[in-house]
Order: sequence, then C-alpha cells, then structure tokens
Amino acid sequence: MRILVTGGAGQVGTDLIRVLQARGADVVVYDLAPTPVDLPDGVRWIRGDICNASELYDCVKAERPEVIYHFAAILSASGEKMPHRAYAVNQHGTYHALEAARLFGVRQLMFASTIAAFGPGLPDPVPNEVSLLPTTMYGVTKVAGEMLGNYYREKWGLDFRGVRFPGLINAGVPGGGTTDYALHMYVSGLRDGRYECYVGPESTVPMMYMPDALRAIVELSESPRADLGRCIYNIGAVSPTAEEFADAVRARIPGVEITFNVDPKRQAILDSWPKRVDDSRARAEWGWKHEFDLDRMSDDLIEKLRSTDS
Ligand code: AKB
Repeated sequence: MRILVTGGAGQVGTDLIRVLQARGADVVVYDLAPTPVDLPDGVRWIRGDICNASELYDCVKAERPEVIYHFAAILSASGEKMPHRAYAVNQHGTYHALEAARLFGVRQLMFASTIAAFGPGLPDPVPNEVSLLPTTMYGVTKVAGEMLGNYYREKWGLDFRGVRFPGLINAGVPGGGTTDYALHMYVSGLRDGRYECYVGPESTVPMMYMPDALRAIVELSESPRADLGRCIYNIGAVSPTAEEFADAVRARIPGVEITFNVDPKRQAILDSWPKRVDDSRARAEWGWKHEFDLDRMSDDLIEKLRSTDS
C-alpha cells in the first residue's frame, strides 16, 4: 500500500516513515526540508510546501497514495512566535491535504491532533468530547483541522481519523513544542551533563514515549471503520511532573544537573493544557493501551541515546 507522509522531516514523521516502511508500506514523503542523508532505502522524498496547494496536488496526483498521514505542522511554542506562519502551515496545509485527498481518491487521511486542542478549566482527566477553547494558534488550527476532517468524512466519505497526541518524547530533534523540556532533560542531560528547564518543577501535562505514539496512529489507521464511533481520540500514557522527569534522569545519569528557570510564556501555554486525558474511548473502540511508563521509557531512551552517541 502506498502511503504519503506530509511533514516527514518532523519530530513524529522522521520515526513514522521507518515504522510504516517496516510494516511493508511504499512510503513517499512530502516535506519542505531537503532529503535527509539517512533516509531509509526505498522511501521517496518529494520536496514541496504544504502551503502550496498546486504543488501538493501535483504530488498526490502523480503518486496516488491510498492513505495520507498528514503530519506537517508548526507546534505550539514556535506557533506563538510566528502565528501567521502557524496559521498558513496548519490551517491552509490541512485544508490542502484534505482537498488533495478528495480530488485524487485517497481512501484515508490520518491527522495529528494534540492536547493543545484543549483550553483551561476543563475536568481532570479531560474527556474525549468536551468544549474545545484553545489559547494558542497551534491549538486553534488543530481544532479547526479536527472539525474540517469531520466535515470531509460526512460530506465526501473520506475516512478521516486522528489522535490527540500528548507531549512526545524521543531521541530525535524536537520541533518547537512547549512540551520539549521533557525530552531535552534526557538529551541535554546525557550530552551536556546539565539542563535548565523552562517550566516549573510542578508542571504536569500528558506525555508519551514515541514508540507508543507511533503504534497508536498506525493501530487507529488499521482498525475496522465499523468499530469507530468518532474521528478523533484522546490517547494517554503518563503524566509525571517536570520534577519527576528530572528525578528519572538524575537516577540514570550520575552527576547530571537539572535546574528550573521559568519562562512565563511557555509556562502559560503549558498551564492551559490538561494534566491528564481520559482515553477510555480509544481503549474501548480500538484497543488502545500504552506500553511505556516513566521508568521503562527512561531506561529505553537513555540506552538509545547512549548507543547513538557512542
Ligand atoms: C507542543 O508542545 O506543541 C506539542 C504538542 C503538545 O502537541 N508537543
């Protein structure tokens, strides 16, 4: 099956293309970034801008993917620095991806939504169905993407599905998100022996290790449509405080120095998000279950970082 991944150079896309290829997919990437030197053999890279509809349409028309994983996006912290760019990439980009799917007969479009779709003052844990009043441009455009995708499903029969990702943690390069502090603790902690965290020690949001996140999106894509009662699902894993992350890193990297120096802007974004998500719909409808808790994730990530660095 041919799968097109938009944003294949991003934090999720980089790992996703490998997972999809390992499952036998013929993977094509559409991304503005130049072809990476470590691109797996057999993956094709088409350089293009998600904001440019005709470029994207040409690509989808020529490649005829059966499924699009639409992951091109500007994340929350970068989006607050450049809201116009975030609007263009996230809002127009999603519309272009949906239109490309409609015009060229793509069967399914998988969408990366986020906990940033939620705003402040919601129940803890936050339910799947709740009023969505985000405070960031990133969150606003992701809510719009959810709604638009639902419209395409109802109006045109496109099999639109997506998950609200928690903050994601992996060994790769983070992409301008507010939750990046968690992965920086591991990466900078190991490489530099220190990290100054930009949110306070009590800060808590839902977080997930990348292998769980990749499994979630692929499992949702492959679930029988008849089992699914909605398009978009909360998925949860762990919700450690920033201090608990720091302790997990300290316990595994002797002598590491982790300190806290709050950046009020990023702290305010983080505080507008829920601490925990209720993912019972995903668990009931397509069997979602995370595998990595804080300890297992910390062991695995540090081992991966050590082996990449040696
Ligand atoms: C961000 O921090 O912007 C992202 C997200 C929560 O979607 N990691």
